[in-house]
Amino acid sequence: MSLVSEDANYYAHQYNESEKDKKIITILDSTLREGEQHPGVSFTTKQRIQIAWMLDSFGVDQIEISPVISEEHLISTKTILKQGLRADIVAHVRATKSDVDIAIKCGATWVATYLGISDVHLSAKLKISREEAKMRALEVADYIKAHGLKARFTMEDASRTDPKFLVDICKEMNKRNMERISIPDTVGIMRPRGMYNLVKMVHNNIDSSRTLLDVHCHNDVGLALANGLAGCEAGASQIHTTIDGLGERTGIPNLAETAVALTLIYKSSNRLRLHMLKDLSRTVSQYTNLDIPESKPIVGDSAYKHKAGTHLAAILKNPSAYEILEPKTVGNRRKIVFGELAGKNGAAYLLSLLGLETNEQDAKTLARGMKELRMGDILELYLDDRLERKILNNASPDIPMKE
Ligand code: HCA
Ligand code: CU
Repeated sequence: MSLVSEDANYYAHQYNESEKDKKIITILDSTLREGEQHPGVSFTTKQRIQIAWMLDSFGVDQIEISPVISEEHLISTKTILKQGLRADIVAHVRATKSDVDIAIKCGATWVATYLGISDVHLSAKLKISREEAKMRALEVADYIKAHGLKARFTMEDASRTDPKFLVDICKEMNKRNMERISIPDTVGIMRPRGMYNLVKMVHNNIDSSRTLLDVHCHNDVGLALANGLAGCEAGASQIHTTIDGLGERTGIPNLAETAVALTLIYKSSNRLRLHMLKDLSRTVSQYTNLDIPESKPIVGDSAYKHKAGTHLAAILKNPSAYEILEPKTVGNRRKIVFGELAGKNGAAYLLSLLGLETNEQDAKTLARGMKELRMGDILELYLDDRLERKILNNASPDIPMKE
């Protein structure tokens, strides 16, 4: 048998050009702002504070919260700001002086203001002209800077905005030394290449030593994360996420998938404590009463379950055969499923776990039995440290069976 490469993912990383194209991409988590816009979701102040602590210890760079939604949100924002967290706490408000005042009153040092600048937002929502929108945006930016705040300006509905108008306002924000500009795909209409082109255009028109770009992509067609990452490839330095991908309608990129994509696939250097991901997801799902689909990548219960006989046989020898990472690095666990698909190898392993001496015939009989039962999955077992040790101690079915 030929020796396989020590790193099973090696060639994939070569195609991905992960090493060649490495850059640092940070995460702004908006579970407390965008996440609360998900139907049915509303956290208590205590829950907001706990989520902020967890996100901070997980290692996101910025945490976004809106103080203007209600009195309770104001108190939550103030309290979170006082916790002395390492992450920036970004107060997200409308682009009006009175909203900025509320952020200031909370003690915010970072403020994000947003204004819908596409024609449909100007006419249907704000009922103002482009000129009036530009004036409003610049007045607010000047006001924020006059108060010495660090700031982001969000070009809401950027993907459906006249590019000339978009670039014009971005340049003005850049002149005003706004620390960040957010380029959202508010309605989730972009494809990755489109998001790349959009962000590249803005990036080419601003001085990035003064202003960095954020990408905020909605998941209406399931492309949010792919679009966000394409935006990062085009020059954005920060991507917006929420735990479990919560948000308006179908939400935005999921923190777990984004964090793993950045770390493992993009090789972006960071201090993220990936092992907290499952816990973050579990905590938020308890607070929202929204179940985590078991097929959800990274944090779902089936994310590291193996079922087909051929898969079981390989996994029992080397989990890298069907896994790109060790499940415990993201706080999840590997499971093996025994049932009608388990085959001879799965059956032999099951017998060996029961301490029965395994021979080829018994394994085949059990495999046939499980198939004929037609009961689907009969048994699931964790295949973690203890069982892994057992495999090393030669309990694996691949270990010669007596004929
Ligand atoms: C919103 C709009 C927003 C803002 C994004 C951002 C969007 O729901 O208020 O501030 O970066 O999707 O455009 O979430
Ligand atoms: Cu949004």
